[in-house]
Order: sequence, then C-alpha cells, then structure tokens
Amino acid sequence: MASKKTPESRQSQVAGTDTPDRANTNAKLQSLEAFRSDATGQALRTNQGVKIADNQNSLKAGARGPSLLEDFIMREKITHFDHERIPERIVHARGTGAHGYFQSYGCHAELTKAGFLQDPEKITPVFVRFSTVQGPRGSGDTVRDVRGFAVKFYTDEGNFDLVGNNMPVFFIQDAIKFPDFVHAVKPEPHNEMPTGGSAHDTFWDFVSLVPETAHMVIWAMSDRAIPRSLRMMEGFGVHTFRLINAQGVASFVKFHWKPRQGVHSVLWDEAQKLAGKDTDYHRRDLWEAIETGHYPQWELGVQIVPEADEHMFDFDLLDPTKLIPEELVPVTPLGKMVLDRNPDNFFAEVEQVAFCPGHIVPGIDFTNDPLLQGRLFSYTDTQISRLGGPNFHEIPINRPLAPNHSGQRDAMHRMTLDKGRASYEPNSIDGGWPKETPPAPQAGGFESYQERIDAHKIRQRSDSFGDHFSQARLFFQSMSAHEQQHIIKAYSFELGKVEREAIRARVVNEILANIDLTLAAAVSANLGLPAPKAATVKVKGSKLKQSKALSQLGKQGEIGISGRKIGVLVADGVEVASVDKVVKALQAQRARPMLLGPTSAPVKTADGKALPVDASIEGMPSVMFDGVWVPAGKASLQALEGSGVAKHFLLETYKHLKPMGLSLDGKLLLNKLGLQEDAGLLLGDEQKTFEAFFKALAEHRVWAREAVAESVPA
Ligand code: HDD
Repeated sequence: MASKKTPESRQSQVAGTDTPDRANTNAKLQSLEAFRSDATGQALRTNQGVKIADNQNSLKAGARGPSLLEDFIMREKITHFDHERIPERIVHARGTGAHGYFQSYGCHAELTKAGFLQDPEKITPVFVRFSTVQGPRGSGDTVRDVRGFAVKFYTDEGNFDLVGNNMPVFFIQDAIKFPDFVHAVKPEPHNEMPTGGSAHDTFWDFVSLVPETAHMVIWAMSDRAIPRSLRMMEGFGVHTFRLINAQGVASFVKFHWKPRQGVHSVLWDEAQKLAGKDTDYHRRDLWEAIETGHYPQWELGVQIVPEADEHMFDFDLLDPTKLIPEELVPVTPLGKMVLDRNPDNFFAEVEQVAFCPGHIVPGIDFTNDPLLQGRLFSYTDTQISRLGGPNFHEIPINRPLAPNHSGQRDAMHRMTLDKGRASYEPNSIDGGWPKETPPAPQAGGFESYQERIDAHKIRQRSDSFGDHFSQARLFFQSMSAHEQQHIIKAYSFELGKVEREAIRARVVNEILANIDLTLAAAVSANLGLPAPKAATVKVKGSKLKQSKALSQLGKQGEIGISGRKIGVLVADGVEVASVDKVVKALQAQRARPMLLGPTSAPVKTADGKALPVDASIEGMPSVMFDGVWVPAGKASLQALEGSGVAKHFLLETYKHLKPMGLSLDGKLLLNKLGLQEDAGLLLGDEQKTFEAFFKALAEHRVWAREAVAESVPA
C-alpha cells in the first residue's frame, strides 16, 4: 500500500531510494538555507519585526465604529497581499520544478573544457522546471501541448541553463516570428478560449500559412504532446550548440535528455478526462515520485558533429526545425541527472526561477541559429518585467554558486551590500578588484568561439532552410501503426474545432498533402473534405527513410515498473491473503499499489477484519493509474460487479489499454463486463501471472487491444 506521508515526514525521507549513492542534499540547497524561514515556535510579527497581539480585528473607533487609517498592522498586511502576484510567464506559465544533481560519467575534456563535464566525482546541483507552453498558470497539466524542459546547472564556473523542450525541433526558424506564433497559439483574443490547447482557428490559420511549422506541428499532434509523466519525457536542447575544448577545438552538438523511466504517453481520451479529474496530474506525479524516493533520472547525451562536417547533411544544422536522426549521429552519453528534492516554497523557487539560453559557461557556445540568437535577447528582457528589474539574479533560486562580483550596482531590489568604492574597471582605488581573468584553461575566463564572419547585412532566410516537409514525412513514416493513427486522430480532432473551412482545407492541401498523402486522405475523410491528389510542392525527402529513434515504441527505460501506480480494487469480503500477495509482489518491483474501496472507510475482509484503504474508487478514478488488480474474494467481487463506479473503472482501464489482472475468481466479473483475456488482461495470482502483468506494465499499454477497445463505452 502506498504510505501516506505527512508533510513533516518528508524531510527525513531517504529509505528505498532509486539512488542510494547520494544523500538528499547538495550545495545549492545549502546556499538556500540562509533564505529559508521557519516559523515554528516563533511569534507572529509585522514585516518590521513588531509582535502582533491581535490578528483578528482591525483597529476601530469603537467596537461598531469605522476602521482607522492609523492601523499600520492591517495596512501593511493588505498592501502586501494586494501585490502578491507577479506577471505569469508569457509562455510556459504552467509548470512545476524540482532540485537534483548532475554527475558526469567521466572526463569529456576532448569535447569541452566545461568544468562540470571533467570529473565523475563532481556533483553539480541542478534545478529543473517542466512546463506546458500555451496555458495560463492554473491550466491543466495534460493538455495537448509541447512541454518545456529547462535545467539550471549551478556549476563552479557559473550557471549554465539548458532551456529545452520535450520535442527536438521548433515551430519557426527565425525569432522575429516568435511573437506572431505565440499570438496565434494563445487563446483567441475575443473570448480567451480555449485554455491550454491549440485546437482553434488562429493557431491553424498561422501554421497553415507558414509551412516551416509543419515538422513541429506533426510532433505536437503525436503522442509526445500528451506525456504520461514529466518523468517519462525525453528532453532536447533543440538548437545546434558548440562545445569547445581547452585547445580551442569546437564541435557542433545537439543536447538530449533520455529518461530512465522510459518514454510513455497517455491516450487522448485519458488526457482530456485527467484535465478535469486531476488538473495537477503531472505536478502531483513528479512530487509524489520524489517524496516516495522514486527519484527520476535522465541521461544527458550529445550528438557530436565535427566542425568539418557542418555541411554533410541534407538539411542545415542551423535550422531549428530540423533534427539530426540518431541513426546518422548516435547520442554519446555524458552523464546523469537525478531529481531528488521537492521545493520548499513553490513561489520562491518554481515561480521565480529565471532561465536564459544565454547563460553558458566556458567550453559551451552558441551557433548562428537565428532562433537561438533571438532567444539570447528575449529571456533576460522578460525577467526585467516579470521579476521587477535587473537584479533577478540575486533571487535565491537564481543565484549562482560561483562568486559573481560583476561591478554592477544598484537597481530595483538590490540585496548585495557591495563593499568598496570602485564600481568600475579598471580601478586603482580598490586594488584593481574585481579583475578580468584570461581565458587560458586554468584561469577560466569566458572566451567566445572565434567564428569568422564575412557577410552582407541582409534580411533573408538561407536557401538551406527551404525544405519544410522531408523531416515531417520522415517522422510520420517512422511511427508505428498505432502512433500514426493517433496522429491522424489528433489532426482530425483539432481541425474539427476550427470554425473556418478554408483553414481546414489549407492544412490538408498545403501542409498534410506535402507530408504524406495517406495522412492527408485520412484526415480529410474525417473532416468531410475531398482528399488531395498530390503534393503542392516538390519534397525531396530524407535520404533516411525511417528513424526508429523517433517512435516511442520500445522505449521502456531501464527501471522496469518502479514508480508505476496500480489500483487494487477491494470491497467487503476480500481475501486478505490475495491482497497481500499482489501488494508484496508489486512492492518488490518498487511499483506503488493503492487499495481502492467503495468508500474511503476500511473494508471488512473475508475473515472479518478491518482493512484500511488508500482512497475510494470514485475519488481516484482509473485515469490516475497505470494498471489495475482485482484480488480474490467472492463477496468482494460481487460487490464490485454491482457497483457502477467499479465497473466503469474496469471498463475504462481496459479502454485505455492498461494492464489488468484479476484473481481466478474474477473470471465471472470479466464475463459480465464482456471483456476477453489478452496479453495484458490476465487471470490468476501465481508468480507467472504476476510476471506477465509486470511485463505488460513495463510496456505501458496493450497496443494489440486498441481495435477491440474502440467499441467499449467508457
Ligand atoms: Fe522560450 C520561456 C523553451 C523559443 C521566449 N522557453 C521558455 C521556457 C522554455 C522555453 C522551456 C520556460 C522556462 C521556465 O521554465 O521558466 N523557447 C523554448 C525553446 C525554444 C523557445 C526550446 C526554441 C527552440 N522562446 C523561444 C523564442 C523566444 C522565446 C524564439 C523569443 C524570441 N521563452 C521565451 C520567453 C520565456 C520563454 C518569453 C517566457 C518566460 C521566460 O522566458 O522566462 O522569454
């Protein structure tokens, strides 16, 4: 059974972790210590430190008289309250975050001089924020959207922010188009709908007119846009960056995060239901995984392209709408990241963390990708209004662990008490400090890569950015059959919400027909439009015809079913031995079984004892679980059979293709529900059945069931 953790017990949680090699603490957390405030045993005071005697009544002229302006206690409290909100992020407003650490697998000196990639003993603290893009702060976690995957490395040489997404490409090629794209994807301006998604006219109008979006849009219509968990997403730095070694030799790289938890998604029906039944589904999942010691882990890797090979691909490395297929350049693992601590205060840490792709350290550098170049300006600029001025780097979560004597002074909310008289360089008054550091490897001053540029100033898109469909086609053709069906359904669903027929037709004829005619035909049939006969542009196609790495099929991760949540349905008359057996078997795999009863009250076992449950079946619907088990007990099974909520739970689990197991007694219940056994619907509670159940859980969904499950109502 899932242990119920109290907020107080979480500080001491270390048992049964996935990462026994490290205590749950790091240098960044220690640096935050000075800012943590614990009110335990403390008097209630004003912000000026005055003890408060009465926090219930404002100061009045008589018990029934008017409140007085001189009530500084009430004025201070209300003034502060009136300003408690800061502007939400213009994009990626909805998110959640966690602390952890990064550890290099070895010394990568041949590739980069970056200090955090030299020594396998070195622990670099990180803070990660995951997010959706379109919706506001309070929007649902499971909407169809791209997920942000932003990592701040607090390295000894300064902060390095890898501000990526869970998809390896982007919608547009040039940052000057970002405001247009965001205006189009955000809710419609007249009625501010829909919240959190792209199924509306302005989005499809824009993307149908801007074909460079085709590749990213097909990713957004794929299962990648509805992840099962933030822990089960790949992450990508998107742009091509440079890594530079101590000898000044640079390589082009693409950054990748590979989750050890596997790469999995929910079904669209689940995603929609979850958005209502548990708006916080993803943040809760991450929070609980960390609280219960199922620390999520990712491997950081890079695809490396030597400078000399810049032009060897059939696309441009500087074009952010293109990926390098892993079959052409495999991902070289560099190290691992573990998230092992939840924040203490959401606002101070998750809301105030400020990422910027321009935060890099010696050994890392940019390329001329025009999207990246614009981002280098945008992020610092946005923090100035979001976080109230240029001192946002002083907010505890943003402070580097490395010293930061910049000579910069003053401005809103300055916290540092800079000593000395000289806030300029060079100076002779303060002994010349702080001084420049030469870029030599030992000294460590930042030096930009000396790229030679000899060009005209022009507003022009490179011809090498001109192919918008070859990789979108590669993506579609690399999907498994069920993934292709999901993509067809996603386009059909989204375009079905588009009011203007001309926009729907433009997407089908000008975009989908150029990606793949079968895709275009299937979507147009669902929309009642004529199927396009031919592509409207000449698509050269990728040399590579399929890239298995693009499909999620088979990406099971290395940790099996550790951390997966299984609902165990019980009612009065359940056999306790049968419950114990499955719970122990699941716990031995580090899965998280939860007992669900008709109500939250304990159920009575077959031998008359009280068995506490974790929640009611109604309170924790099937969409919150990865699978279900029904233990033995004739009376219990009969009670479940008579319960609409329980039957709905089981049918929905089946419909969502999740593994299900029932003790042999459950055969009758199965028949009554009209469900047939399959590779993931199992009967019996011997070891062999458990193993088949675990295997199905590790595979996540029983795809072979999908056609049969279509007819199941739920
Ligand atoms: Fe961005 C936030 C990722 C293009 C401008 N972006 C933001 C976040 C992520 C990304 C993960 C949230 C960070 C957090 O959790 O606080 N953005 C991307 C990726 C892009 C991209 C992977 C393309 C490869 N972004 C992009 C462009 C621009 C911006 C081209 C502007 C020219 N992004 C912003 C922003 C945000 C932001 C407006 C909003 C809040 C913030 O920066 O701090 O500046």
